[in-house]
Amino acid sequence: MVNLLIAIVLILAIVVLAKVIRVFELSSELKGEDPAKVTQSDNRTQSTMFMVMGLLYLCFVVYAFVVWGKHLLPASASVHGEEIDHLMSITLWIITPMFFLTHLILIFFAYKYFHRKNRTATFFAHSTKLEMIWTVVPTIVLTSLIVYGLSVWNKITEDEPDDAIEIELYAKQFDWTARYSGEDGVLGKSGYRLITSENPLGVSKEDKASMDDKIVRGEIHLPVGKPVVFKFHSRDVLHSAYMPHFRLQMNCVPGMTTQFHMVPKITTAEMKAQTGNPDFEYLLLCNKICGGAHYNMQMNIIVESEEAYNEWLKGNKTFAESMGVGAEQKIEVSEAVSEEPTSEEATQEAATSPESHS
Ligand SMILES: [Cu+2]
Repeated sequence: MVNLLIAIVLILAIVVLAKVIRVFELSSELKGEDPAKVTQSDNRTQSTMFMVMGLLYLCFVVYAFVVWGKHLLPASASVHGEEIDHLMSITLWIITPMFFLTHLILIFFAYKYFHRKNRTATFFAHSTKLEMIWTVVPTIVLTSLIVYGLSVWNKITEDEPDDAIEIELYAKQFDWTARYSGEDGVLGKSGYRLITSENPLGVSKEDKASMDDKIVRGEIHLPVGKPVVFKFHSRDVLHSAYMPHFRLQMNCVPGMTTQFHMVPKITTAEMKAQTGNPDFEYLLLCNKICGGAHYNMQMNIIVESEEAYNEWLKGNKTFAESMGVGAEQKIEVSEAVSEEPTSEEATQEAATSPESHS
């Protein structure tokens, strides 16, 4: 209802504006003036208004930096995040002065060179020197930024350390489920054909590596200072796992495993103290518009000491316990159950047999 009223008010405002313009046209016709003729005074007014609006806009940008700057993310809570912040700072330090410089020149020129009857513009066809400067300088600056960005990306996505804790993050409309690899450090195999209401992640009961896996909902815990590798899956549509405080984002693609590893370096309690916010929580959000309840697809992440983490993990049921499968019933992996293919395998598979799936 409120939206309808806003729409009506906007339409009426446009109608009023059109009518006012028409009144001005008719009144100048009555005065014997040609309403289509632009006078020097019109030009001066327009250029002055351009300058005022332009400067107001730049003041607003400064205001946004000063007043809303505090709403930016706090210091990176992961080790690799420092590199991303550094990349971001360098980019901002280059583009912000350029933004102000180019806009001030634009505003000044529009004001200074408004059309006057007896003045013509200088005819200026070409200058190789100028062309070189404004082609070569941005090319060098932008190429350097891209090369630096790529080197950071390559560095933070290189192979995870062997002792990294393996955690599966399973996305579906509209929540997250996590699966910890348990004591063996290996996630059991899974497949979508195995999904049932009791086994929503489709974890294989026939893979002995599945037995000690722990399926966790609501919140995930991470030990501070230890490498963790997330393996992302999606059951339905594209989702994107986004952990802003850790500067981590990775798409969750149906039928494919994506991954990202990181080392959390600030506990939740330390971050509460640093930000002065007793309610602070690290978040896992979905950053891909995936449907009606996308906005609420989130989960808290608790970073704590290794002891507290182990204690918490111990308190969660293993897959075997929750499914009522005895540990002695562990069977070797059957041929029929295979893991979801990696991106390369999926591409090859799609190329050779379009009907086959994991
Ligand atoms: Cu989503």
